[in-house]
Amino acid sequence: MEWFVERYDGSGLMISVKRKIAETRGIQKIEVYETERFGKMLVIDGKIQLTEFDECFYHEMLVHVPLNSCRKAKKILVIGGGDGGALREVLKHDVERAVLVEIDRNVIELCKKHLGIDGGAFEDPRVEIVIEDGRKFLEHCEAFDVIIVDSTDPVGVSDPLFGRDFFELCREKCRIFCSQSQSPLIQKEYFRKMLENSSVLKKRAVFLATVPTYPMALWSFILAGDYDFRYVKRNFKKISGKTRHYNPEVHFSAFTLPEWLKKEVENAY
Ligand code: SPD
Repeated sequence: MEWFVERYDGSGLMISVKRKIAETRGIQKIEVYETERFGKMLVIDGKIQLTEFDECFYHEMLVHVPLNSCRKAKKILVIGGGDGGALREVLKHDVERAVLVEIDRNVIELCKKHLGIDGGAFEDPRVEIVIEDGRKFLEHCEAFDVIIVDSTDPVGVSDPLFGRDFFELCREKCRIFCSQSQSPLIQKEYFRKMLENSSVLKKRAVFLATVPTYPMALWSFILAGDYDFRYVKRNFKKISGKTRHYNPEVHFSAFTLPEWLKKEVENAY
């Protein structure tokens, strides 16, 4: 048995793998593995992006928290997310149009061929795929009801998705914004950068989810804009039975932050 090891800040995670299914090297190194316990696993530039075992913990929170927090959302933009997991969750809602902007065509191609977690989302007539840098796309795109950012860590091609100017553009281009915002426990420079720069967004709030195969298993997200939790239960009824992880109780409790994190969020500007 071989081990895949991801190292971060004096710590790490080991996952036993049966074999490497595929690898591509372009603007990023993309690998798909078959693991012993967690199904298939996507790794980009050495960092675990998802396993079949727990990807729903992450994608359902990233998508249903914003989409259930508004009266209606018809036009959705997903930046990143070339594996199709976030798009799959978006399409569970009554949306008219979902645009996915992915900088690396190889992510989509490899995931379609070897992973298949999109569940047919890439073929859905409501979906448009754009291969472009998400930051640049925002400079010329239409406005959306909701923007969801499903990025890799803030290094390399994803770095522009964590800059203050990126959040300023998002503020102009949508009513509700949601992004993954890294671990609040480790690699703290990533989380702090995200907190500082996203402070330009309206009504910003941090929420948490357990994602066992991410660093320290605790992951954070940022929600901002005109979100309104009065719609959570009503919207959930329409997708009830279609989620494995998300429900309204999980939604509300995700915003309960421990004291150390509350202080950090309040002081970040
Ligand atoms: N360090 C891992 C960060 C992963 C966040 N994005 C995951 C993308 C899955 N769609």
